[in-house]
Amino acid sequence: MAPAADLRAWIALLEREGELQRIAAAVDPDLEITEINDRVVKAGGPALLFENVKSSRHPLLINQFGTERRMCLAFDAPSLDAVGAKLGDVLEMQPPQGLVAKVKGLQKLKSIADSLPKTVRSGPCQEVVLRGDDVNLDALPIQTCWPLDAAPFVTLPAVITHDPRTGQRNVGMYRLQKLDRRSTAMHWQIHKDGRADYLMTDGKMEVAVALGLDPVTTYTASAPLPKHIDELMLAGFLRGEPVELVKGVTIDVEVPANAEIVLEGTITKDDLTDEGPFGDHTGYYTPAEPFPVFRISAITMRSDAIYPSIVVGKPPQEDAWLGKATERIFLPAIKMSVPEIVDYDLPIAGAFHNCCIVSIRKQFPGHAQKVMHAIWGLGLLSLTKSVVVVDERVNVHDYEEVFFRVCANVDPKRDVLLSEGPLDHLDHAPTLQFYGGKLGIDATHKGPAEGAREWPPEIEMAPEMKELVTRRWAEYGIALDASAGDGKMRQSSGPLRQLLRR
Ligand SMILES: Cc1cc2nc3c(=O)[nH]c(=O)nc-3n(C[C@H](O)[C@H](O)[C@H](O)COP(=O)(O)O)c2cc1C
Ligand SMILES: [Mn+2]
Repeated sequence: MAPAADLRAWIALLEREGELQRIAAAVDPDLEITEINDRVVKAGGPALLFENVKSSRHPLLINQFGTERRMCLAFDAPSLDAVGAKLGDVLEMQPPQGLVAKVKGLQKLKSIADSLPKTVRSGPCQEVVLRGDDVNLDALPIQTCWPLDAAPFVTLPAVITHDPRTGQRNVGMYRLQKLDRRSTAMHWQIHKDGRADYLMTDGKMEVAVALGLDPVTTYTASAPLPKHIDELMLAGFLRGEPVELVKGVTIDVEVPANAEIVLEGTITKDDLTDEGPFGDHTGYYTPAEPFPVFRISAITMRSDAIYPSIVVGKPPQEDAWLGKATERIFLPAIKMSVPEIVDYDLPIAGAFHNCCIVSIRKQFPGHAQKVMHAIWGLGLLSLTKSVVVVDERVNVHDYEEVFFRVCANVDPKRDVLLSEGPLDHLDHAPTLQFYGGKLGIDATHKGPAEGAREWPPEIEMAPEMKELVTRRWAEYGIALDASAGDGKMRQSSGPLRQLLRR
């Protein structure tokens, strides 16, 4: 098996797996879909295919990525770490020694070569071609997500541009605020590659927006790759099959042949509009701010095109799992630059930019501070507002344990680093937009060279005694499921907890 080849194959797969619900009732894209979806996302429910959206003949798909299981199904992988391992395997390629290693190396190189997108003559995304006055965004079931949103927003697009100097392609997920039948705003935040392409042009640039792709390609539009790497190549690599492209009908930009809908158009330097407010993934409304206008020259689509959407807002939302996919998939790449990193976690409640918990193999004084600065220097991770560093044996995904280490191991005067640097475009908290304070908390063990007294040993039961008690547990006749002896308080059964609360 391979990942689903297009949105339809993906929908069919979700349906077979009991992961999709069709909704026949008429629903309003103005707020109503958000409220329905919000309840389903928070209950860990299925993807939703709204077949009867008021004012549009197109069905709307939402919550396709809303659980870890669906995210794994999207990649056809047993876990998100397995997807990361596939990438890490290629990144860690060494000059092969011996024949077997050479053949394996060649296979890996071939898997990279086969990842390059490939141009084909025609594709289903151009079954219907609408140009000029026929271009009409009113036909699409574009959602108004939250009460104070300025307008309907296209929320799950793959925006394709080229660097005017090098011709290098970029694909990014940047929302589009509907302005009228034939234009939208283009929400290129200042740290993003699409914006860099735009700033580089001295006139008009051609832009394509693909909607309704296979799930892997949709994911890669949200992936924070270095600017010179084509997201479609990552998509081809992770799919095990190249992304097929067709020429646009009004622009010289190639578009994914398997898309449900494509918007073709142009963006002219200094043609700006007020974008927002928009209920954002920070959990707050982003205020209006000037962004470029995207003027649409053609809409092409499948004859019965399905429109994909997503709602961001107060975490957790569906995009949490796109973020978690990035966290897992990029871990091997991060370890390439900072090999002392064991693992990291970007808490969903921290909206990804606000907090990073990282565990390290600590080897020298100031090592935790070195890693904080490394995080603040790595791609889009550089926007991280606070970094918490723990020792390698701490499970970064266990927030109770991390909290324990922060409380137990930190002398705030010695172990808290206040720094400053670039912050996320959408962060409303700093005094200035884009720039402000950074917080580093060193919750590792400290040595004398870091000004600490002798660090005490951590309490651990002797392994022989643990084994003995596990072996004899039934004999004691204590009616508790504590036979595992992992030292963790049980959250659910929790008679001990209830006892403590009395
Ligand atoms: C649902 C969703 C919506 C997003 N909306 C925007 C957006 O409007 N503007 C933006 O700059 N980034 C947005 N992002 C984040 C970018 O897609 C992400 O940073 C990506 O790396 C951008 O591509 P680039 O690295 O090629 O610039 C969004 C991400 C998701 C998952
Ligand atoms: Mn990019």
